[in-house]
Amino acid sequence: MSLDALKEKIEGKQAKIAVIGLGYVGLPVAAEFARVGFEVIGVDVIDERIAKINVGESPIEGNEPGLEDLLAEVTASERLHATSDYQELADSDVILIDVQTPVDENNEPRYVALKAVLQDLRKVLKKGALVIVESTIAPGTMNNLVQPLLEEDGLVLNDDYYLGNCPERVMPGKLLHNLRTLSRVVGGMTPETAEAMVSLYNHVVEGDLDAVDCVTAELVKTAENAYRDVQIAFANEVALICEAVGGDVWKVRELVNKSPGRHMLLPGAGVGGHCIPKDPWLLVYGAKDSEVPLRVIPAARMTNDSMPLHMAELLTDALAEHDLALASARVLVMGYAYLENSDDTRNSPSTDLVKALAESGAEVVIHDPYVPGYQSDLLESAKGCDAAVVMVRHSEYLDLDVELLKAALNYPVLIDGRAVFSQVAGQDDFSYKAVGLG
Ligand code: SAJ
Repeated sequence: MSLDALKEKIEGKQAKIAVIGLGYVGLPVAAEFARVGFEVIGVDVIDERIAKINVGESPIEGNEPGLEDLLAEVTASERLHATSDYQELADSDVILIDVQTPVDENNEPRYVALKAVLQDLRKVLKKGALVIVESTIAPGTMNNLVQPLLEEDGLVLNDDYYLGNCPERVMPGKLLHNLRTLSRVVGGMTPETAEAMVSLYNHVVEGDLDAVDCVTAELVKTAENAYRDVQIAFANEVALICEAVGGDVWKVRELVNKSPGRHMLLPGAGVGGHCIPKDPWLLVYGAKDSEVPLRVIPAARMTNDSMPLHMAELLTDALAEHDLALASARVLVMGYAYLENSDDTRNSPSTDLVKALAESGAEVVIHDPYVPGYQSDLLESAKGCDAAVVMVRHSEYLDLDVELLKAALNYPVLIDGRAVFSQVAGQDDFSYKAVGLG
């Protein structure tokens, strides 16, 4: 089928769509295209996830407004069907790939899932089909990995198949909202392919659809998250300086941001989540074979990754005020999710802190109102603990009477990574240490 014919099928919603990878990105994407009237096949490797989806239940943790109802609707109308069988993709006109692209211990992507998908897909790909990678990938991956893998058995780009990448901008808790409203960068291996992709996303995206080449799409997605990581690292470094020279980073930030064009972000106990800790390394990886002296982006990652350990340093100093050693302390860690009012623990800074405390010999009690397994009564959990360390700005903590927390603890040792209890700063009855307060 020619690209023009495919574009017409897409515009008429006659194109058969497949989505490979039914996680927190792929599942809402599949449901959205089914909602607007496309016939969608979802492919995954996890059988229980497939089974849940086919009975209209969402396998995604956390509160995703509208997703459960939408899934029930599109599976009941049989516009969305999930499977693990790639043979069911043999008649698909458009195939979206939404698999995870983590980095390894050397901060490099292995693309294990992406490679497996491409190797299976090329065996069943219909002539004239459009393949779109939505996963976040390093600049150059479309040219250096995706196209070569798809063509290993002789397929020819822009003859046997068309290819592009369109990174997603979802966020846990706002999956459907972001998919529908945020603009998207639409990378095509040819301008005509990008145009066909725009006609596809026009059905579900209200935001801008900016047609570009594939490298630009790869660069935009990884750079937008590296940008945020560097901004956070700057705020964290200013916070550390404030601690050293007797400043208050929150006052400094407020006044810095009064200066035109300044938007200093929030310092804190670290940077977690599914994108920000990873995407800067993907951006850097894209330039790995060049002579580019990569300094700022890796340094920002080091700074942000050091913040949980900084929390342990603040704790050690505060315990020493009571002649307590970390190794013999019992410590309450408040917050295990990576983000306030979320149950998502992916790459959570708290996991790094808990590991460091345990390695120091401390006994650790974890509390988190959102994370299963840690939803105990906070004040009960505090009893018998020598100190509390606040890692996440959950609303429950903001609403807490800090005097009750102090009364429950053995000692009034309170370490604050998210400016939750700053009202007690300077009070003699607390050994209060906080990120950014000197
Ligand atoms: N964080 C700080 N200081 C800040 C902002 C965040 O320490 O000023 C920490 C958070 O505590 C968290 C981590 O960084 O541990 C990430 O927070 P985030 O607000 O960036 O939330 P994410 O990880 O869900 O980021 C997503 C990203 N969206 C996509 O990749 C599509 C990111 O690009 C968005 O900017 C962000 O949502 C958003 O602003 O909603």
